[in-house]
Amino acid sequence: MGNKGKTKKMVRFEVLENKDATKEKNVQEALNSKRAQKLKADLLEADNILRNEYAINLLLFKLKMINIELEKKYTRAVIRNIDSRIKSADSIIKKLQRKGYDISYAVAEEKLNDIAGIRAVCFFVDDVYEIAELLKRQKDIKLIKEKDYIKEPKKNGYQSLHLIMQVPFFAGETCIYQKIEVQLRTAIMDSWAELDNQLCYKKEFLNTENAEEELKAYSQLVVKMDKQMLQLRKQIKKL
Ligand code: 0O2
Repeated sequence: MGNKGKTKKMVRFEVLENKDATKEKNVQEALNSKRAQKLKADLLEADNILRNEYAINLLLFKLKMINIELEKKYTRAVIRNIDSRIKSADSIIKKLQRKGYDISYAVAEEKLNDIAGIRAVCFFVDDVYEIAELLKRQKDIKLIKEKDYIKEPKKNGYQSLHLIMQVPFFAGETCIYQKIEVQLRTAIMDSWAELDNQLCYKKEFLNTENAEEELKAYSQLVVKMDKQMLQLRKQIKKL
């Protein structure tokens, strides 16, 4: 069927739908490819799992220690919760494809920063920065990249402080540096991000334009509420 009788808007919508269908087909092909099967097997190799788990556990330990120190210092709760994960093979494959890289575990290790990831959710914004500083001062791990999406939120309103750290993993004579992404944010930022995950983030095959606009507007409320909560805390007590 030609475009006769269709409005410009209808034609544009069909073009976009066709583009999305092609993208989705490419994603499915990538996920089912032989290279993807190899990547899945490599991710499950005992030494790869061990190195990712080592980096996660080391950071988990450090964050818990920092939490204990800060709770003593301020006599209040500082970190609300800590979550960690090793990225799933499908998510690694999709990310490699999105970024235009070859699908292989070696490429993923080199190019992606978040195969191992840990997230600490704090009550207040100033805690986020204090924890980040304390982590950066640790001599056995190294900061290789910092992304401050709190000072400069992403276009869609996402806020979080990301530290990409390098953890040395000694095995015999060799030392391998394992990357891990540490996400630090407030509980209010976290709620927004979780809702974004449910509704819009990486939902490129759904029509989420209006929801994205609304979520972006709500992210302003997140900024406001975090500021007010901090002021309130300071009013109540010198914490
Ligand atoms: P998942 O499924 O959560 O793991 P790089 O330039 O390579 O350092 P990268 O990883 O391409 O950076 O991008 P970025 O922006 O630093 O994002 C890293 C992670 O932050 C994402 O991982 C998400 O977990 C989270 N994130 C980033 N942007 C958003 C957003 O807009 N909304 C939400 N809810 N989370 C976000 P993945 O692999 O994309 O996703």
